[in-house]
Amino acid sequence: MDKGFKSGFIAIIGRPNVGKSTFMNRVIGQKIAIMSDKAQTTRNKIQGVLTEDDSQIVFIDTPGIHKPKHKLGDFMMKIAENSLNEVDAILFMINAEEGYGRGDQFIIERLQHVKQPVYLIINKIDQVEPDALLPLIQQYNKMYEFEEIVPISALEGNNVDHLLELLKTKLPEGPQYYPADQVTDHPERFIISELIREKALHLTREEIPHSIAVVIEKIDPRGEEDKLLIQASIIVERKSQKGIVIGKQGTMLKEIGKRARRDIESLLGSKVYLELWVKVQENWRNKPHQLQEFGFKR
Ligand code: GDP
Ligand code: MG
Ligand code: K
Repeated sequence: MDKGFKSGFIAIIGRPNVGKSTFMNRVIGQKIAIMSDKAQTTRNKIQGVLTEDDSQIVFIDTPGIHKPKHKLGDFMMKIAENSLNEVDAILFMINAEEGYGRGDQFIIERLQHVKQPVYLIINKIDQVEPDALLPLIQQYNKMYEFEEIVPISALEGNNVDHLLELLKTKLPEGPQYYPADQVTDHPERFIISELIREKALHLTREEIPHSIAVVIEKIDPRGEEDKLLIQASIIVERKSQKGIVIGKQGTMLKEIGKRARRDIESLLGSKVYLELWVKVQENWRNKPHQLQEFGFKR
């Protein structure tokens, strides 16, 4: 560990549409590129990694704390609450324009047992008069003891650098968890590939063997219209199987994609654009280097 290097995990929570993704995109800039396989070590979605000469902040999106878009329900909620205790700090983002609402009440209740410092981030200040901020600050101050309250505009960038500096100074000394060129990760990769595989097997009525593999080639959070772009390949062993998976004029593959997309969306709680390919790779099961490529190494 470099002396003086600071690092930590920071969770971003808040109701939908308060600007969490916009904030992440601004912070991480253009550099988002998905890593290939990573161990499924964290149950959190890593949104972005900000690496500078003397620090690294890993921003995570804690699934479940945004209220039940997730079908995993109670289980996810437990994980969400536990993981709030594992991070170094929490950013609780609200929308200056909307003010307090039931979704916030839900989150604040969950923060009651959290020991980590919680920053209240009042976003979209470009949308309100400056004198609207003080009453909002006073209102939230009564509900919770925040470490700091920081008004920003994620869209226009106001005060974002100040917030990052503040977070950096409060981070503990620690190692660089991720390589400097890695900016995001997606622990749900494996579940996504399993969902696609399940649909393929089911819809082809198991005319193709269970040994087919699904490789997630790319997950890009910056798809059009805030959709997550997911590109995946279904790997079969024979040309005849490829024909079955694709179906007449592509109808089978389309149906596989449609059903998988629905499940993935409800798993992730976000809109998804799913692109599927079918590839033939003979005897891939017997080739160790290919097993690695397909993500079976761990
Ligand atoms: P999330 O659901 O919390 O991730 O919210 P998004 O980042 O997707 O943002 C929801 C909407 O709010 C989008 O239309 C953004 O462009 C908009 N938005 C985000 N931050 C700001 C901001 O600081 N100012 C304004 N005016 N709009 C914002
Ligand atoms: Mg978002
Ligand atoms: K997004």
